[in-house]
Amino acid sequence: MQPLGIALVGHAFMGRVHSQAWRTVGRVFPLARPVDLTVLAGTDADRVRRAADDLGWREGIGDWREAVLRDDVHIVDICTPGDSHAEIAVTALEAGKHVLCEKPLATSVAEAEAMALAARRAREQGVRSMAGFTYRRVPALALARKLVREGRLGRVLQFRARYLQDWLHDPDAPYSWRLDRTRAGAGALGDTGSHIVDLGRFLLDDPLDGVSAQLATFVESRRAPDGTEHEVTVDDAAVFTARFRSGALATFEASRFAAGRKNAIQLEISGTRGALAFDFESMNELSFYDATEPPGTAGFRRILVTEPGHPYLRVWWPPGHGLGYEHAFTHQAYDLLTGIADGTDPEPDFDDGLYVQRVIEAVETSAAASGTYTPVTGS
Ligand code: SOE
Repeated sequence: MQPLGIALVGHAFMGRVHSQAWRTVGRVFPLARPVDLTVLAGTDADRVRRAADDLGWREGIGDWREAVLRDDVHIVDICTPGDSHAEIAVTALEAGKHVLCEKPLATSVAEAEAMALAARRAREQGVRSMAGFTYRRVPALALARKLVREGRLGRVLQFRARYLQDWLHDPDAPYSWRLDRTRAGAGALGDTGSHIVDLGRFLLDDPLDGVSAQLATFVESRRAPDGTEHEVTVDDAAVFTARFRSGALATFEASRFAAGRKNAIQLEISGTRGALAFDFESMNELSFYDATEPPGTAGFRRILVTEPGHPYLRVWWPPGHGLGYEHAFTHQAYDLLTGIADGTDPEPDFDDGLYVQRVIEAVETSAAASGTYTPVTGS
């Protein structure tokens, strides 16, 4: 059977993680069609050739357009800085290629709308698109969603979400594209805040109605590795309160200055019948509190999410032999391939990515108006 050829654009941190997922997915999951790591694209031809060798791609080329339009490429995976997502994704979708695009989908609502429109048109031709909100594929979070859907929490009343990192805490940490609004769209809010906004919708099955926000930039300029000084044009931290359409209340916090927190996604969902709690720094565990149990013995209990019956676990290791960060990317690749094989749209699609972009815009609008409650439009 002819393999599905992949073109991956970008080979920094995300490109490396996605390469690992594409290398692994056909070895652990049963696939309807095998995948081929056909071509890696970057901007510097020498560097991308070396990266292709290191990461297991047949070829490395310095022109993304050439890679995307090749006849032996069926899936385009976009792992570049945000300002190039829209052009690459729309080109690929119009050429009939399935697209996986890293988050946040774009640098603005207008770009995300153009991408979502191209994805809707391509869908009519059987072309799939997916936004890379990978944490949906962490087994403990997929289990959390299942429990919420089964009603184990009753009516959800509150959602608390924090995504904390500290890689900018050092005032001498170098400048990069992630600190440039034209390239990244937003700072902590777009980079990691986008994940918890997506998780809120995923876990509660409910979009946000509106937000009230504050943003801060603590260090206003930084030196790049080449010695040049640059203004930081994005937020270093974002905090906002929000209301879901259902009426549930939420708090969100995203920070790159949370000293000591490396990649802490801390979530808590409280409902009329119970609660769930999760921390990515212990990603194989989910805490569940059943409020219907007698008060004398009720308490949060730790579920070790490594049983074969847990989401995605049947192909992995025996119980107790935990998974890591990269496994969620393999699950993501598998879900996209399943959607392609079945002719169904994998979640989250580009419309879901557009929704997150609209929340980001509402947060920025609210923060600019001293935290005024700002509706999330169009969702
Ligand atoms: C950097 O903050 C980053 O790599 C994010 O861009 C990813 O989406 C997140 O998974 C880990 O942190």
